[in-house]
Amino acid sequence: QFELGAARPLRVSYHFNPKVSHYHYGVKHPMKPFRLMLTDHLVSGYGMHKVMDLYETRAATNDELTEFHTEDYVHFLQKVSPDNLGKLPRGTLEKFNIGDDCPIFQNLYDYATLYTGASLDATRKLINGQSDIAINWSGGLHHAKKNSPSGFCYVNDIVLSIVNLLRYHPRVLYIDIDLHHGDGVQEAFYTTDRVYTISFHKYNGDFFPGTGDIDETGCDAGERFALNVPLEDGIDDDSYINLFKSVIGPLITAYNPTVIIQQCGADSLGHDRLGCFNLNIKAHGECVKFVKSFGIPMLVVGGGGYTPRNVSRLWAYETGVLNDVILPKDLPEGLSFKNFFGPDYSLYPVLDDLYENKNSKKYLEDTRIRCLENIRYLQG
Ligand code: ZLS
Ligand code: CA
Ligand code: ZN
Repeated sequence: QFELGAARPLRVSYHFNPKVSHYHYGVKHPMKPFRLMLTDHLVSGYGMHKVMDLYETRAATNDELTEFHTEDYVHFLQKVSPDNLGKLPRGTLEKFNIGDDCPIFQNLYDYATLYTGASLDATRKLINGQSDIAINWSGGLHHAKKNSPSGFCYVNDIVLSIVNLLRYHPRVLYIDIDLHHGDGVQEAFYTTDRVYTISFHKYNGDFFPGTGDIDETGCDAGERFALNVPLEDGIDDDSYINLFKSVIGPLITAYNPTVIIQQCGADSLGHDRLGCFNLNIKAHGECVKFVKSFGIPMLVVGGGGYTPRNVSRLWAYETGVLNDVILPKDLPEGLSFKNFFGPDYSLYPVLDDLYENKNSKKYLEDTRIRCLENIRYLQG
């Protein structure tokens, strides 16, 4: 019990099932669930497990998945395996967009239901008020569609979480700082004003998934309730943070969400295997800190991130940010997999030295103005 008027400590919950890090997309595939184990080792090595409520999460059920996905697709995911791939009716793999990006690997359904179960458990803690901030680094698979996987994502745990939040929350804000456009989430809520989606991403019409131009802003009742911030290669810390804060600040004030989901894809960092931005860990984390500062309940999920050592550094750092703890640069003593973090063995390596910033001052300013025009509409 706390005195009236006294600040209540923030309740942060951490939702993870170590099993989720043992699945493999295939040897050459850039998505490595193992990065989740590295993250968990850093988080606990820094003592963060002691300050949060920890939950070992369960798998989502078939019925939970069909709250968004079709029965047909969920049934396919449940039954398909590398051993029976050849025996499927002709056209099935094409119908469900199975290929190099979204391969069929061993126990795929268990993987998808585990990362989704963690997001749903986190959502439940926010709904019943037991958490102010709930974290699931294994979630954030923002591309999955109603009837097919896309871009390494099989089940859209974010859409399913939002569907649940909407039972109790009038207005949900979705913020996506993954390098890629959050197309699956945008599409699912494109025609409603009860979910506002915003994504910052690399865009040139060609880069995966190809959508997310600045003129995609929602339709029907959802008109002006989606926003896209297309960016060029090499964006640096200051440009990104300035743009992020100057758009998200007015957006939160105007939309007044009752809950926020932030997707923290780590492929927007510099030195990412698939990436082309120039962000350092502290800059990415500054975007999380800024959203947290509004004091609105938050679900925080992972997403992309293809240089495992930096993915785990980032998400450990952001776990600190969400708990108001600044993690020291020196890695914890006795850390497993310490060799991954050489030669610097620092939590904050320099990541902004690879690309030239192709986002001119004028481009960034024009983009900011166009975003603010869309947001101004919300105030009537
Ligand atoms: O947002 O660009 C594409 C699609 C292709 C090119 C790649 N080939 C294999 C398929 C057709 C047009 N796909 C992207 C998907 C990016 C998904 C990002 C997910 C997220 O971060 C959220 C979790 C893409 N980029 C790079 C690759 N695919 C890719 C790179 C290397 C490989 C190995 C495995 C497979 C084939 C060789 C692959 C894909
Ligand atoms: Ca994004
Ligand atoms: Zn991505």
